[in-house]
Amino acid sequence: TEGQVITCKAAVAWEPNKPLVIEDVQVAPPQAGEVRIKILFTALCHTDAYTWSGKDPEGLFPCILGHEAAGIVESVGEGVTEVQPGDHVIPCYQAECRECKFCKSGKTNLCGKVRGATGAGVMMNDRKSRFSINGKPIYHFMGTSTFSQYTVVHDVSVAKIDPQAPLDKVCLLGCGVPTGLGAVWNTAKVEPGSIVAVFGLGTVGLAVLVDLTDGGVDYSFECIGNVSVMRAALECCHKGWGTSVIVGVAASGQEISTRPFQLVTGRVWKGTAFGGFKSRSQVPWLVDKYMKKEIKVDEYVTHNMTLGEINEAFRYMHGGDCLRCVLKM
Ligand code: NAD
Ligand code: AHE
Ligand code: ZN
Repeated sequence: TEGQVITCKAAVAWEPNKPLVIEDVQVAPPQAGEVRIKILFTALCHTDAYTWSGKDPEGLFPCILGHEAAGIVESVGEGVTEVQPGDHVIPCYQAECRECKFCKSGKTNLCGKVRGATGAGVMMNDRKSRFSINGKPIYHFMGTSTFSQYTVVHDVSVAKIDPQAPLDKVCLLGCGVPTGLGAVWNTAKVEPGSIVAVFGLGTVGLAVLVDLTDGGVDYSFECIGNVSVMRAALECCHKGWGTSVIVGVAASGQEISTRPFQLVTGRVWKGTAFGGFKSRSQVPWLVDKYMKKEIKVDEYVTHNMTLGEINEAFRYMHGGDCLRCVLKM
């Protein structure tokens, strides 16, 4: 298949909020600096539903959503040296080029190299999509588009992982699990013994918290995408040092607010993308930690379904008993 167009199944979002349609999609070969991946398993993340809803200012249609997945490299374009066909990989929506000013700063995991193209739903080389249906281009999403049996990504967006790792589990290391872990380890840098509140798992109310905690929590995390809860999460922090981390993604047009006095009196408001992890460097390390049973992943998989059942899988996602649904491609 190397160098040839592959026709495969993909779930296409033709329009916001309309059911995804399983289509035969043409996937062009990878160009210079690109990697074509056979996706074996993808999970659904709340962010896919967010963009699908039409509330993402960067949302483009028609597109192929999906960004939490694992697969095997099918072929690579010119100049790609770090992965080769057969390698087991996790696509990384947060790239890591190690050359741009963000990567070199040592202060952030955000990478600037391909962000413009991925936000525009195209590949950087020619600002075009590698996906089409009968000649009509279909946009990429987050530089990953994993709701397809084959996808093309930039080489700076691929993490090569231990081939022994179960792909139906470690696909979760493409987004949800690292985001939560990294928000605690990298962004907040929570110390043992700290008092922490997590909003988005149905935690206790603000007033009760503050009573219980003698002045507020040391750290809080908003994992919903609700701007009122973001305010509550900041304001339940302790005067002088409490830090609140925004993880949730809020809809287009939404803004956060609080009295500046909350910050003047020492509370800190931060945010995190992919938990602050450097993707290509640290996703393989997270996989190794999982293999050594140092971090939990299996516990988050509550449902297993197939690509053809993706619309039903999204309905489960919005239900109360679903954490992550993993689709077999
Ligand atoms: P999810 O739907 O599985 O979890 C959200 C939880 O919040 C649910 O359990 C829901 O019951 C709860 N909730 C909703 N409204 C609430 C309220 N008012 N008070 C308390 N709890 C409430 O979603 P997820 O996949 O875990 O993602 C969570 C958020 O994080 C989403 O906004 C997603 O887009 C975002 N996200 C951000 C990053 C990042 O890098 N910053 C990465 C992954 C996900
Ligand atoms: N296009 C959206 C941005 C959404 C967003 O903030 N995405 C997170 C990852 S969510 C994964 O589930 C992120 O990494 N942001 C940093 C970046 O560069 O996109 C919007 O609302 O505009
Ligand atoms: Zn996600």
